Formats: sequence, C-alpha cells, structure tokens
Amino acid sequence: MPFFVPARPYDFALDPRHIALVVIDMQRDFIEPGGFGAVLGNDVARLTKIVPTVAALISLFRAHGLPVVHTREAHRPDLSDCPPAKRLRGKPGLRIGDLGAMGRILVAGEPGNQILPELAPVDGEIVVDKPGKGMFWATGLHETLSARGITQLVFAGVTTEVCVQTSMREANDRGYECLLIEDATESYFPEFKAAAIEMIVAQGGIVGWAAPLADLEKGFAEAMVHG
Ligand code: TIU
Repeated sequence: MPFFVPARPYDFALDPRHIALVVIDMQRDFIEPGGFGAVLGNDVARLTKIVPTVAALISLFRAHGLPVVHTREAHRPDLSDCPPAKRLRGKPGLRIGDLGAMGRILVAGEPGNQILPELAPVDGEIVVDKPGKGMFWATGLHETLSARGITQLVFAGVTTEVCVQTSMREANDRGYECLLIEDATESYFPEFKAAAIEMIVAQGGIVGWAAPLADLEKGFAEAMVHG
C-alpha cells in the first residue's frame, strides 16, 4: 500500500511496489584524496560526512526488501566512451585515464572506481557503470527499471548539483517520480547543494521532491504500524 512521506513541496506518495533507491557515485574517486574529485581541485573531505546517512538509507531499503541501484561514473579502460570534450575539459593535474594515487582516474575496475566499502553493493543489487553524469545515458538502466515495474526513485549520493541532479532530471523526463534525500547527498559547494534542492522542489516540484532521511524512516514506520 502507498503511504505518505512528509516532503517538500508536498507529501510524497510512496508506493513500495514500484520504488527503488538509487545511490549515485559513492565511489572513492569523488570522496577520497587522489581521485577525480580532488584532481578537479575540490576539497573532497566534506563529502565523507554523508556516508553514515547513506548507509542508513541503504539499510532501510534492504530491511524492507526493496531494490537498490548503485551507480559509478566509470569509463572503459580504452576510454572509447569518454568524449574528448570531457577528457580535455579544464586544466587538471591529471585527466580521466591518467594514473593517479588510486589507479587510473575514473576508469572501471581501478581502486578509485570502487564504491566505498561501507556502502558496497550486495548480491542482487543493480550496479551501473555510467560514462556520463546522468544515470540513463548509455546505460540501459531505464529498460532494467521498467522491466521491474519501477516508477518511483529515491535518490542519494554525490554530487548534488552534478550527477544527482542530472540523473533526477533524466528520470523526470522518463516518467519517474523522484524523491531526493537531502542529508544523503552532498556537494563540494554547500551553496550549490542548497540551490540544487531549491531548484528541484520549486514550481510545485518541477524535478521532484526532497525530504530528510528521518521523514522517510517515519513514513515507513507509520506504514508498518497501520498495515
Ligand atoms: N565534479 C562533480 O561535482 N561531480 C562529478 O564530476 N561527478 C559526479 O557528480 N558524480
């Protein structure tokens, strides 16, 4: 049975039969020193603080037997899926594919490309390597989710205004209802995180809904009590 989660801009009607959690790019590349996030000039330390909240969110979905999707921003070792326009952007010390402190930057299979051990996928969960910022571009994920009857997505991960927001917008255009868990996402720029959330919920939820994890937990707990 659907139940309501207190959210902005208004309560989110969550249907456990049709929902999945999507955890965006909680990989070492963005969260530990020496990865892609750091070579772009960012202070990666501020992203680590959401790890316990993301872990609790994953646990909530697992406890209810609900699907969990993990994405990684990852390129093939031959970089055939990395357009020069992406690889050559800016003036980083190391570029995508170069050898860094955690192996080749943003390349599938390298140590830096692994999801943090605290948040590691378990058997049966969907793991998507995506060459772009959005999770649907060149991944086949829409077909996978559609085959399972998924029409609602709860979002977490990094970074709020880049891969999370892009994925939410892609999901929006494909007909999914999207709920962002505010304290389970983070940006290198606090003002961009705040602005991204405001953009998502503005105009009657033009991209989707937003709520803290506690309100999602409350929604699940009340649904359990009332059957
Ligand atoms: N740079 C930045 O904020 N993000 C990315 O490059 N990728 C993701 O957000 N995953």
